[in-house]
Amino acid sequence: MNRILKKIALGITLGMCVSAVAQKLKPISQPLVSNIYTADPSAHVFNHKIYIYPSHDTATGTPENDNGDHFNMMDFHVLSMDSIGGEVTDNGIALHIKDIPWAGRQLWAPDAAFVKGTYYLYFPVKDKKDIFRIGVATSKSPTGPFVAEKTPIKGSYSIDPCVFKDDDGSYYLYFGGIWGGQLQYWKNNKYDSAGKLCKPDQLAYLPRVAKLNKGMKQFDEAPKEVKIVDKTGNLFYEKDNDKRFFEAAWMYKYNGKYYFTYSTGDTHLINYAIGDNPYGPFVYQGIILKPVEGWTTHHSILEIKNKWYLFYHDIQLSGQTHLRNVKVTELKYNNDGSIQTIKAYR
Ligand code: FUB
Repeated sequence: MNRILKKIALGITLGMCVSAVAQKLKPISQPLVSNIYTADPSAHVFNHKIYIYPSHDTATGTPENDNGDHFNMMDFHVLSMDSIGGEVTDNGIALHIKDIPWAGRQLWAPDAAFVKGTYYLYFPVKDKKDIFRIGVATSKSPTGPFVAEKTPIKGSYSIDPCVFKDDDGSYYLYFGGIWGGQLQYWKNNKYDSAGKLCKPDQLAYLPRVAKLNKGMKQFDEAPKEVKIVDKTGNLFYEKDNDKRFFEAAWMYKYNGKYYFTYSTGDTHLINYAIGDNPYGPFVYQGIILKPVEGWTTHHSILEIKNKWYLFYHDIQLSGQTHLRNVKVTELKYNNDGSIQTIKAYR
């Protein structure tokens, strides 16, 4: 993460926290578990039960730096519950970094899919050359243990995989994240160690998507850029950092439209853009979630029994950026399909 921008962002975050305390604002929801720190919740319903695939934040003592080295996660735990508001179970270690043959360090935000009796866990981790790649692991149980493939997905890079199933049965993997997520090093799917973050007047970096093949363990095509545009069809510039993509892609469908949702990183928003097909372009619509306490914001959106929910995180339990806790709250639509913006504190 860029130090200067981070300081500015930290000021904004702290300002938000202070004002939340001064005005006695209360969180609209409580941490789902408190025995471990969790973040980046990817929620799914598999066989009528809710499963959350989060990052497992850990205090490893790694010093904080611009690349987010302090987000030094070592394993994944899967959370499960029968219903929203019901008891949440931490199902223990589902996959440990020591069991991923190609992994170096930092297990970041995962996602999961269930296809023909097998559960697939998609995860970013730095390889032994310190380059983020996306791996896949499988299990016959939604809670693991998962067995990792011996190599990352060929042609994968950067962070924050989100797996999306379209109505025709095709699966797509969305991914990418700038700054510590290394997307700035990838041009035309090739690594360029000289890659730089965009200057304010440059077009912002775009997330990526690739269709998965039938085996669910490899791409079926080279990753493509996902265009997020304004209502006149123009791409966003880096200076539009309250609208441009930063990380945390999450795709879903609502009323036949494709909703591409994402974090703006240094401006701490979860935004959404709507398109007519899985590849986009996606037209920016607005804000789903205002800044939460903490630097990062990362979410998933899921329909459960005809209601929609936003899974997200903040730092209510620890007060520390890298020790987060996942939460859930209801998400509501207007009649035109727009989303009612959520404030996490009232
Ligand atoms: O949890 C590590 C990273 O922080 C995730 O990959 C990002 O989305 C951010 O939440």
